[in-house]
Amino acid sequence: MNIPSVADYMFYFDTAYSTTKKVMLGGHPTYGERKKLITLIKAKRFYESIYSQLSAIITHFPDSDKVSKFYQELIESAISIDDYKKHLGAINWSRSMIKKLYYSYKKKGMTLQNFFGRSKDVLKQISRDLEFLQKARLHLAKFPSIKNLKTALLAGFPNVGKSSILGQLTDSKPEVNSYPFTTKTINIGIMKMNNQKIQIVDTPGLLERPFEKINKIEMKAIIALKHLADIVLFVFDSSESSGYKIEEQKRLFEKIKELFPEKIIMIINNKCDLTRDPKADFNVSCKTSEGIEELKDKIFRHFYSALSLK
Ligand SMILES: Nc1nc2c(ncn2[C@@H]2O[C@H](COP(=O)(O)OP(=O)(O)O)[C@@H](O)[C@H]2O)c(=O)[nH]1
Ligand SMILES: [Mg+2]
Repeated sequence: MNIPSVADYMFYFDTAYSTTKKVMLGGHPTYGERKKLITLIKAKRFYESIYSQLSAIITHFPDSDKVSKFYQELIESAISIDDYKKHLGAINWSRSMIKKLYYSYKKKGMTLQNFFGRSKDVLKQISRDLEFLQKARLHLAKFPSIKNLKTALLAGFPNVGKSSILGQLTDSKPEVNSYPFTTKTINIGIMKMNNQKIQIVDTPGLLERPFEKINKIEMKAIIALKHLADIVLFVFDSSESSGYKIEEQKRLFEKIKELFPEKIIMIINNKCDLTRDPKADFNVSCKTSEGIEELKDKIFRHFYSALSLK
């Protein structure tokens, strides 16, 4: 998520104030009229500048009620949704306070200098909120850019061939994104068949071991994945050339089943050039490409009717 930088409150004040410097007037007003008009224009420009600057902040940050569940979980784990709402709400509050001050000024409730001064006080009150949002922005910028597509998630021990399968199923190099607060990355490839697209996601280090050793934040990242996955592709390596015994791999499979109870899990035995597993849903090899087309076809057929794939 790309959000413009958030500055400190004085920046917004100074920017608004600078718009009041050179006020030109057309026509031939009298001295008295002139002074009055200039003050009115200054107040209006100042107000409009502040209002649009604060509005820009509000619109550039995503509405946490409208983003996908996956992003909600990420916001929650990185910065807390409640805090996020509270600080964005404070910006909204300051915007309406300054609007009120402006209307009160127009009704001659205060002088121009008073209006500027009181607006500055309001802005000062949101300085902590602006700081928070600037930090939040840096977190949000690091969120993986997930597309709103049907998604298959890869799981299985390290070295069983998940990244290789991602490479085989998708045409382009996977897009590598980072996860908030973890060193983990998320690799996304798009699989295409005719006009349809499916997103394949590989999360190195996350769905690769039984979860005992995983820290709290990684667990939150895993929970977020639950909202993302439509199906899970669980990859076995029955050749055990990955260094993991089939029994260990089965234990991880059981954990993944517990984690995604309502999701369809396709069981893939990779490296079938070395060993086959007749019990797997698919035997594939990234070395010889055996079984890859069938797997691709099956995943598409799971989401789209045969007709739409013609
Ligand atoms: N013989 C064989 N080796 C494979 C196959 N797929 C992957 N590998 C090898 O297995 C190792 C781990 O693959 P990788 O895709 O990085 O596994 P990941 O850790 O699960 O992402 C690499 O050395 C691959 O070349 C396969 O189908 N057959
Ligand atoms: Mg990998």
